[in-house]
Amino acid sequence: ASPAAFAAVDLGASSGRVIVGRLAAGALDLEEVHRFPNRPVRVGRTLHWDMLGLYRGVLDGLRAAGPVTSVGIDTWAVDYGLLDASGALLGNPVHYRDARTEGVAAKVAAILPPERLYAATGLQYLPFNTVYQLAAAQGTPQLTAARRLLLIPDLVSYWLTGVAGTELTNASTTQLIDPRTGDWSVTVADALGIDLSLFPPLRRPGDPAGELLPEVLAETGLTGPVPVTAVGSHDTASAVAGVPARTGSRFAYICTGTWSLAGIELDTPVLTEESRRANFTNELGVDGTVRFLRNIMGLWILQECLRDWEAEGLGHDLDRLLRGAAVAVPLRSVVDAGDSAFIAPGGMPGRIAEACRRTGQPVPRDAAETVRCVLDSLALAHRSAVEDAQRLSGREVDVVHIVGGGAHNELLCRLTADACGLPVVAGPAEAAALGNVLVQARAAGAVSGSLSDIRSLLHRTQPLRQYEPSDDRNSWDLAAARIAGGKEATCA
Ligand code: ADP
Ligand code: LRH
Repeated sequence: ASPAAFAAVDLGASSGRVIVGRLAAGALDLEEVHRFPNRPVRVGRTLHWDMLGLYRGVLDGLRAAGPVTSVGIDTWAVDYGLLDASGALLGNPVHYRDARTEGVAAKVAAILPPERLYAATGLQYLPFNTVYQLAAAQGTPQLTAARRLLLIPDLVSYWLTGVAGTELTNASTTQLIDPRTGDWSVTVADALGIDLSLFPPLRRPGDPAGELLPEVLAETGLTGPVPVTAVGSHDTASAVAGVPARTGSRFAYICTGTWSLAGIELDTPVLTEESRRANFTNELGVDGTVRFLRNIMGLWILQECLRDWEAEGLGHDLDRLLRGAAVAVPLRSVVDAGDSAFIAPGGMPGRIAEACRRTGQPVPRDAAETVRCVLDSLALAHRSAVEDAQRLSGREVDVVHIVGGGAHNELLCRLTADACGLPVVAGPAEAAALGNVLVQARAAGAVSGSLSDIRSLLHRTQPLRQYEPSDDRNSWDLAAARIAGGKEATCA
């Protein structure tokens, strides 16, 4: 019999991909059938996602996938599209890095103090959380005309199936969900004047989410029926489900792509004031888990440096730069990779230099030193998130798993092991697609068991690389001290 095949649509902030996972006789084979860039577009002053371009990539990917048992969709979090009464999209979804949320958090805080917002939703303060985007959009003709709000993966799912739903793991990033109940927080929505009836009903990973529409089948050459299954539609929820942890191991995870999402998995949220001040989030995961983690700026900083150097005609070759960074002076200067000053696009090398100057450290002298500064800083931020997660939750860990594109970056993995003083297991880079595939496979009966069983299957079948820490903790402590302070929740 031919193996069961599951198509994972995984839209990250830097690229979209369609990956087919095939399961047969305990083996799991992944094939990337299509990858396409995700390039935001500025129209006037507003930064948008190119939603139709991304959807075209999804259709091209499904065509390349060929016959599949089902399809699952995950994307980045917090953003949404608005639909009118006929189901048509009202304007292109706005990018979370757009400046429209500047200054909005303070206005929201005047209505609902940050302490109360955190106690109700457990979400880390990030200026672009959906509640702040909705507050920024309040009274605009688009939001006034909207009859429905679909988060990005739910919008893709709606276009493919005609069925509207709100998948819970991603809904938890809106800051409108109570992580204790897994349901909407009516109190928060009412206080902020947000109409919850805009959101279609909640669904959970593993729930059916419709079937590909006849016109989608015609576009992709697939033969129906092809069901769409809800997965952890927040890419980080799928990536954490795809962490290849050994059964029973006490692990922290770092999902490193455009962002670094570093933390641990819990059964219940931590909603303490201490946790809020440490900027820790309680997002909901697959199977009722809680992703207790901190958002760290991630490889975005490096991506933006490369974009800047390219625009200046300096060209870049990531491998060469990483080789240069590997032999550059360690920890010469570090910046706070959690600082929201790095969120907006543009002029990144200059902003890094400025942060070094401000903290009395030497400015990187060339591109390789800048890359070293970025990677040392990320490793330092990884360490502080892993330490804080343990302290705030009372759970200890023995190993750190790095998944996502950054798992390919050997220097980053090595530095993270050194900074954390823990072994790092790196891979798979496509953990989000794997988590997506396996949640679909479980819903279809092709695999069974708990998250822990899924992870142990990944541990058995995926190529992984292990990094042992050096015993030099002192230089990391000294580097941390150079950027100490200013790390508390920015909207306190
Ligand atoms: P996202 O899902 O947010 O779009 P990814 O998980 O695809 O991001 O990670 C993309 C990042 O991974 C790139 O910006 C790059 O820094 C890193 N990366 C990917 N492949 C490699 C590689 N071969 N060597 C070093 N870094 C890599
Ligand atoms: C990573 C991610 C992250 C969110 C950010 C907006 O792709 O989903 O978990 O915080 O994008």
